Amino acid sequence: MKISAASVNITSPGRNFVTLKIQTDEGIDGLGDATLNGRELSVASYLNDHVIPCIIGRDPFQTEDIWQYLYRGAYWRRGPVTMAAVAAVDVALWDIKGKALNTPVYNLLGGKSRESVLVYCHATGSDTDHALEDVARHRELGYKAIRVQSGIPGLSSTYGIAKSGGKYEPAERGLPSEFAWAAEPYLRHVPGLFARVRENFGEELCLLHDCHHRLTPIDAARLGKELEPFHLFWLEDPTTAELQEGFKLIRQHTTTPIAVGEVFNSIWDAHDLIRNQWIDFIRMSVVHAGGLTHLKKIADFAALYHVRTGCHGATDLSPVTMAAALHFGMAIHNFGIQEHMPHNGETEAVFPHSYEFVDGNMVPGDGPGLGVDLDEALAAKYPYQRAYLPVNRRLDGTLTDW
Ligand code: CS2
Ligand code: MG
Repeated sequence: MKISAASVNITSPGRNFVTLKIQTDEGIDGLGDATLNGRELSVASYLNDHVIPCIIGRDPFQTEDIWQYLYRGAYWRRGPVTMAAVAAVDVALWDIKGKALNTPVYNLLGGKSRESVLVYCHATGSDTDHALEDVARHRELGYKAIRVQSGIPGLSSTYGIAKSGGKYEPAERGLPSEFAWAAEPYLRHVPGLFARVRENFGEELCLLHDCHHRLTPIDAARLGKELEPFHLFWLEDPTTAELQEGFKLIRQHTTTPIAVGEVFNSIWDAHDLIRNQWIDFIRMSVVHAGGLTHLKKIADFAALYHVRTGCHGATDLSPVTMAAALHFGMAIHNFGIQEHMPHNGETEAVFPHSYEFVDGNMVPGDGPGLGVDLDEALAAKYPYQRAYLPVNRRLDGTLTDW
């Protein structure tokens, strides 16, 4: 079997998605997600202008050699654009391999280690009361694990809160909007939020929270310590992770489990975090961390250090990534949890898929390959619209981490 053609599809059913389709001379094709929120066209060009010419004629079963060719052969390696492009090729090849062998991709990753995978959803609210209402709504839907974010008294905006009760979507069409941030009001507010959640919903519910890279290590240590009575499943992105050693300081002060990695794109971004056990969950995703070939190696390395997976799964990762993440989650031993932000109806129609939500868990489906498709005719109805993630400034105007 040989790769005969490849094409990049860009569609925007409510938000932008970039999808690579690889075709073979035996009529089997595969899909890979190449979406990088706010920088979509960079990955599309990396694929069209630099990668696709090099993969035509290759054997699609050679996932390892093609991964190494695209990683080492580029000379300039790592980084979100490069690794999203490598991921798109890699996932499309695993899709082809599963279809050619008439088996679901999880069987190529070790087979079922579980019957379904635990997922978590997002509950948000402009204030604590609204956030509690949203927790109740999601618990009614059957979720066993819920991330809780709320507006912060004294701040006009903050991360993770849907505008006027709509669906939360991180990217915004047009130029980046500017958010205002101050750590102290946030640090004063969050422990009370989780006290109220535990008071209302008891101890059973798995609770998660995302700091979204905004705290210093010592502030993150303070928050982790003050959240200990509420036994979070994890505290996510407590501080920026370029300085991996910053997490050592957090670890010295709190037993609240730590999750990090959605902005990482290779094992080298997390090597020290994992081998020093400074974290408990690694959040790297199939689309941003070089695909299933690389993510499986990361999970296996993490398993040596009691670190579990908690892959990113926001709406800016397409249903192709969701499908691949679920196959991955079914097979790997040190699976922790999978993020599940349901896509909107238009996206679901553009990407028909076999995965489904069942009583707080998800299953990928047992058909060959990934079990997801791309309706190119429908996709064409949603032309690309440039969009950006917001930027964030402290109250004195200093630009900080969104
Ligand atoms: C968030 C994301 O899902 C998460 O944990 O951090 O919403 C993130 O902000 C977006 O995926 C960025 O595109
Ligand atoms: Mg996050």
